[in-house]
Amino acid sequence: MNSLVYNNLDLSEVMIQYISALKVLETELEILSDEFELTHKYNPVEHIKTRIKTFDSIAFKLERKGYEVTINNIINHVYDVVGVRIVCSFVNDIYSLVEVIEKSHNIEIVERKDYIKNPKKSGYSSYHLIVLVKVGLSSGVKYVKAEIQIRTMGMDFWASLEHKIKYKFPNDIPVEVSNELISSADDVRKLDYKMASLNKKVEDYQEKGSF
Ligand code: 0O2
Repeated sequence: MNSLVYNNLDLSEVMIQYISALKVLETELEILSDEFELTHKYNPVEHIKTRIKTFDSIAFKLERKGYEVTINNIINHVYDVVGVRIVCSFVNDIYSLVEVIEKSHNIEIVERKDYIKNPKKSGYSSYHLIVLVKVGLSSGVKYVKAEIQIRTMGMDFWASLEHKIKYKFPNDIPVEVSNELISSADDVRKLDYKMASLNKKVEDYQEKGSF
């Protein structure tokens, strides 16, 4: 691999770890979700999106946290250079997926943030896991940090649009707009629980063999 230099930092060595961790994570999640489908006859995953954070965004995060932009600070203070977003159908699917990930031999959960039970002030809802991904390189086994965000389609819809709206304002968003966003997050939450309860009813019908 050619040397990857950005603002005098040689990122090649660290980037190969992140890129490999993303590959391992993608494969592992695919295997776990196939296994889940086999046992439960149901696939809770609507889609999975992955990304490696851009260097500008890494630098911005470090500066926001008050750290100098160095390789060590990237490794120690930016947990989401590797990011995976799993979008599922129903709220309870999120918790089932967390249980599945807990059983993985290549992914170790080191931190959990349940923004579904405790939404952020903005209204943001999602389940976040900070994990260590086991990556075998010729230089040895590395444990690379990554962030997994698990959310419903509703939560994903809200987060994507809120992100777009927020970035239209160069400074703080007006109170009126943020209140509307909080209220729409509440609407999404109610709809998510309504759909989950509807799904439960459908499952009950199926169990009784009504159709
Ligand atoms: P991007 O572009 O998605 O990568 P940490 O990341 O843990 O060091 P923090 O702020 O404690 O810092 O993490 P948090 O809030 O648990 O998770 C950060 C990520 O969650 C964000 O990443 C967003 O993806 C998402 N997120 C958190 N709050 C909001 C919100 O209010 N609205 C939306 N739309 N997304 C949110 P980045 O790095 O900010 O951005």
